[in-house]
Amino acid sequence: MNLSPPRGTRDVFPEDLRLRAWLFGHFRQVGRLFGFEEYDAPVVESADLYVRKAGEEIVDQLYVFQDKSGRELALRPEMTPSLARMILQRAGSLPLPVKWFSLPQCWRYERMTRGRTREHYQWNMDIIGVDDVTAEAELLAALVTFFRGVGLTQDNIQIRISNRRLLQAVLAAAGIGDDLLAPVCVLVDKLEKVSRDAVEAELAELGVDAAAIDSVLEVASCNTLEDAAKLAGEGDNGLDEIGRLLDLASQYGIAEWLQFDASLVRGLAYYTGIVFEAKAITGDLHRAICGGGRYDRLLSTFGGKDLPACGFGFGDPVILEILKDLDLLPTLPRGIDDVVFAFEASLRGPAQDVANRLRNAGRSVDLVLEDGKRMKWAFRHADNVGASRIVLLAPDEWAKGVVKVRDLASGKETEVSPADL
Ligand code: 4HU
Repeated sequence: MNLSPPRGTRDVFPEDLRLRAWLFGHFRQVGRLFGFEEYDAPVVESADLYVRKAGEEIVDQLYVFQDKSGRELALRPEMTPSLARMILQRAGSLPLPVKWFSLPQCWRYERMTRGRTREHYQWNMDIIGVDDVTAEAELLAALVTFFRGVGLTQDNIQIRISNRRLLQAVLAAAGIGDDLLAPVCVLVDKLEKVSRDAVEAELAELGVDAAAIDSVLEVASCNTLEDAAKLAGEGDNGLDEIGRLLDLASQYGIAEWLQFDASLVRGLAYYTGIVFEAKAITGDLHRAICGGGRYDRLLSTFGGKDLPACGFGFGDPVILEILKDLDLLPTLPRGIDDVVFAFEASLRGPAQDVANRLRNAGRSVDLVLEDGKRMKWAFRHADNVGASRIVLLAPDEWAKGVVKVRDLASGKETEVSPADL
């Protein structure tokens, strides 16, 4: 029997789960601080929920299978399509805007895993029904609140922002229709991994001519809002939204975390406007931590009426590695309050009663279940589990109607009647 979990998956031992719960606690706390409600959806969805034709990696790596009745199912690679499905179910009756967050496990199937995981937990926050960058500003403020909450600073993290409408304007000026925006963005996103020649070849295959390819790649490589404005020309190019978003960010006190970067487009097909991504800028890991953007036309791809929407996804493995590298992970105790130990088997019944009393009072009790253990063993055990007290039932004390309580931090011992524990 191979004792490893399936390739790309992670076993979660208790000490790891404590850390995960700590991380999720921060995610949930930010959701609460910003007035978002938590929701969930099935981890298995119909595979056609993810059928999109823009060549996205997330669709190429879909974890698909047939169930016993031949239905094509997929392990969700992301939460947004499930969210869209749920919003459409209640379209008409849901008060808008919707502000929801979730912590779904998401899956991908890469043939070569190169030590990367095939699953992660991805914190999602979404706002449906707000047609203004006030929504993106709120999401970015939530992200920064999280980063600050776990001890990260603007020296550790950079959040890049851009607007797909910039590329849209460049394509329009070259006579290229909006239908090519999504596949062009997906290709431009691959410039970080794939050679420029390969991207150019694929753009040409899409029907983008050489001059337009040059314009697209020139805009994608410019560094300032001013340069981007020059290249995009006058008119509606989305840069006004970036400007307004940066103004709103100043009011939130998060402007220093943000930076305009025209090369950012993100790899998901459905983004239509502002896009953003955070990465660590200290330590060895410069991988993306999270990303998001506006997706105003997703609902109509599922046959519904569109609603303005934006959101982000934030996976657990990268942030955990970054926090570990920066020594920002806490050492979390097991949280046991009392170890209850009976000196001899005859005192097991009273020990159970003492444990009951403590548990009824809300204390976390580790009752020693084995007979014949020695005192020394019980103390070592209490130390190992990080208990704050050990409650001893010994024959002489029990005859007097008391138990011995030792405070393990101070070493102080007292005799207490069970009713006063
Ligand atoms: C992705 C999607 C699902 C699961 C994992 Br791990 N990664 C892409 O970011």
